[in-house]
Amino acid sequence: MKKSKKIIVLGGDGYLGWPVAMFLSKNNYDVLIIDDYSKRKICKKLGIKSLCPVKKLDKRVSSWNKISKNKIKYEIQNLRDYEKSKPIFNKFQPETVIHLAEQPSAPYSMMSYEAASFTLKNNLETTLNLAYLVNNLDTKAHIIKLGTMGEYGTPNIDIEEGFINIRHKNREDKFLFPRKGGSLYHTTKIQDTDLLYFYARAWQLRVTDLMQGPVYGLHTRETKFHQNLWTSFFYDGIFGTVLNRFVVQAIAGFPLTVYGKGNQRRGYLNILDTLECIKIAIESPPKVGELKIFNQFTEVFTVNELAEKVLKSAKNIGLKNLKIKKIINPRVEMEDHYYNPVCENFKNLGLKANRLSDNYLENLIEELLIYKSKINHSEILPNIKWK
Ligand code: USQ
Repeated sequence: MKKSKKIIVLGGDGYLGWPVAMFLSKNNYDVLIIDDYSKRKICKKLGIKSLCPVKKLDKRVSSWNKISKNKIKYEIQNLRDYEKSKPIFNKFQPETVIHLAEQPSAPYSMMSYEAASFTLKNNLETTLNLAYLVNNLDTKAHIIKLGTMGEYGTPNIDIEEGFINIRHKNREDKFLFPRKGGSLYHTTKIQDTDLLYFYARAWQLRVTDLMQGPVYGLHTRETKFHQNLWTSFFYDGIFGTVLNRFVVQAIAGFPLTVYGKGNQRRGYLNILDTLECIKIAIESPPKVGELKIFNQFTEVFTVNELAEKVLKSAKNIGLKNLKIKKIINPRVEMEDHYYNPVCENFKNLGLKANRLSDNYLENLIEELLIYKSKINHSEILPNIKWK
């Protein structure tokens, strides 16, 4: 039997981090989660709750370890505390580190000075510390950072996968694709990419940056094993991503909140594909000193298309009071724009995408229907404006 490979999942308590940790453990990786519960703390302060109850790491990990041959370990530790994080990394000697330990919400980053300052410090310091922590290791672990398609914004040219060749005054060079973040959160992700690109070159680190679009979905194969293993499902205007929000709004009989004209286009993916993409990225590491960038989404939709799809599926299973309402866009973003991002790397490495089908949406709505009475209507409307 092959020895299991050591992986640290930073932010392993999150919507994606926890399913990623279990998925890797199931795939014979030796997983250590590091998380400081900072998202739980923000949610508590703002009175936001996941629709389905979510256990803390002690319960989640002990439930997983009862059914899995590969045991997950965890540490509650803030990565911004470099001195305390160092012995954890040095003892575990990971071969790969997945970096999901960032404040992930665009609206939260625009909420107040305090929230902006936290987002900036948290996202940049964790990334800087990670570069130092990995550089200290004998293993010189492969860093996989969750970036975002939102780093590119919505330019009026095709979006390449990370890099672009530019010809200027008869000379040519390869640069990071120009970036234009749509929120402070997205801007910190741009800065993260710059930081890791620099350290990849300066210290010969191996880095993969996954430019991910908004994710939807509740279950993965592993979360279904036991109620203690479910991941979080947010539907509020801060942490809920648009499709997950629309599904809950349909269940609540609340008009689906399309922001502005609803022609905003983004590349979306199922939570199951996030897991597969991360596995593929682990198995195709970059060369020493290289930053590899993959665009990580499977299908492009407008917000209007998503709302129509949710409405159709909700109707199919007999839900009533279904409506779409265009509300004033709380964000500053283009509502009519060109959008043509390249997405070839994962396909070429064998990703079989899960398409957003009526059937998938119907099952998702049905799985969440039992929580209808838990929906807090006051969490649904967006209450953070960009301006
Ligand atoms: N939107 C609506 N109605 C809503 C919520 C959102 O019309 O009720 C619109 C937004 O204005 C936006 C689009 O839907 O045009 C996507 O919004 P979102 O909230 O699903 O996604 P976003 O805030 O961009 O952020 C999410 C994750 C973030 C990740 C990002 C990928 O929270 O961590 O990085 O998706 S991307 O959007 O490609 O940058």
